[in-house]
Amino acid sequence: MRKSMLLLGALLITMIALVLCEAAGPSLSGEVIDGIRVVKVTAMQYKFNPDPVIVKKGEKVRLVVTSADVEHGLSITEFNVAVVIPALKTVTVEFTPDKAGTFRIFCSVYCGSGHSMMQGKLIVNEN
Ligand SMILES: [Cu+2]
Repeated sequence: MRKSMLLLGALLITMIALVLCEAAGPSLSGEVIDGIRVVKVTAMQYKFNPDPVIVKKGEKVRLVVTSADVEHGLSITEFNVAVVIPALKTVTVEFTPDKAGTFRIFCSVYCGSGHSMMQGKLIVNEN
C-alpha cells in the first residue's frame, strides 16, 4: 500500500515536470529592449552563433552581427535580410518576421573553403 502510494507520487511529479517543460518550449534568443528582440550573432569561418536563432512571429528583430574573423555576409531570403559584415566589424539589421517556420540563414560573401557550408537556422515561433 505505502509503496504504491510512493510510486503514484513519483509518477505524478514526473507528469507535472513534463507538462511544465512542454509549456516553456525552446527559449527565445536574445533579449527584448524597447519592444525589439535584440540578438547578438557572431559570424565566423564557417558558422553562425547562436544557431538556431529563435524569435517570435510579429515581433521586431534586431540582429547585431559581428564577424570574428574575415568578411562575411548574413542573408535570410524570406525576410529580405542581406548584409555584409566586414572583417572584425559589427553590422546591425532589423526585420519583422511575418510568418512562422524554419528559415535558412546563410553567408553571402565568399569567406574561404567552407563558405558553401556556412549556414544556420532562423526559427520563427507562432505567438
Ligand atoms: Cu562565406
